[in-house]
Amino acid sequence: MNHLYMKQVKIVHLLFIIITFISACRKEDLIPPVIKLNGSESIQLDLYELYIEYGATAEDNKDGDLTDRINLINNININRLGKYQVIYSVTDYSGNTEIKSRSVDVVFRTNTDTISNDTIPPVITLFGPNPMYIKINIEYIEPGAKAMDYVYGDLTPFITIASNINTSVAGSYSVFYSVCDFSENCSEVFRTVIVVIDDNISPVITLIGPNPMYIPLYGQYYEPGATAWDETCGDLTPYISITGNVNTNMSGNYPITYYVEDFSGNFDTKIRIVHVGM
Ligand SMILES: [Ca+2]
Ligand SMILES: [Ca+2]
Ligand SMILES: [Ca+2]
Repeated sequence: MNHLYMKQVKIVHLLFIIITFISACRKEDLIPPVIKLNGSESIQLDLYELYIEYGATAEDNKDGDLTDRINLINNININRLGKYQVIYSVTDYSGNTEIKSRSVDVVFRTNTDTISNDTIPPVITLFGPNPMYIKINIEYIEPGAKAMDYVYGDLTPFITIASNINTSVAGSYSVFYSVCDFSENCSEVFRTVIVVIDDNISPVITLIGPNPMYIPLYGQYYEPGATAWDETCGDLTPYISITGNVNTNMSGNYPITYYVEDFSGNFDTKIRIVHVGM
């Protein structure tokens, strides 16, 4: 008993010495590593210009080269003007941390040389559907658009919108969006707006592919799709919703439902049976 007790005391003593030794080692180094950035500490990027990471190196008084342990955080958005930072941090094996940053300025290219050389028109992107359907006598609400230019950035406030819509007469109309950059490169796009009358005739869904559809067990199911046509609204294919799941790992009959509604609330629905099995 006494012998065992002495042995335990010895072990505890030994552990104490080891722990003291380790913590002494730790305390020895209080100096953080030194980070050196490759390339400039502050750089300017043109809007949309790709940021190239040149990296950094880290050297520690005790642990030597710690470049591999550098942690990098970068929040640069080259599509948006602004001041950004790339943060480099590294911690040596004794827990001393060093942080360094590179500032990245995303700016317009405004030098006259670039402006006189700019031949690229802005790009207009429409929000909302195109073509867009609205019911007769219902106000057209402009979903808007945005314009981005390689040299001048966001030109959205300079878009002019013109249209010939008459919501009290059914028919097809156009909304024109145009914008020019400051080097006189211009773009124009248009949206088709279709004003439809109220009707009580349902659209018709036509399934593409077989119905029922046979798939071998463990085979591959693909959705063949469907089309939808309405007497008043025309092609409603993009408005079809498809629901249902097929488990090709289990024999059975799986219904797939296709649903579409016209702009007067008339609808059609079709079901395809997908048969999985031998
Ligand atoms: Ca150190
Ligand atoms: Ca331009
Ligand atoms: Ca209809």
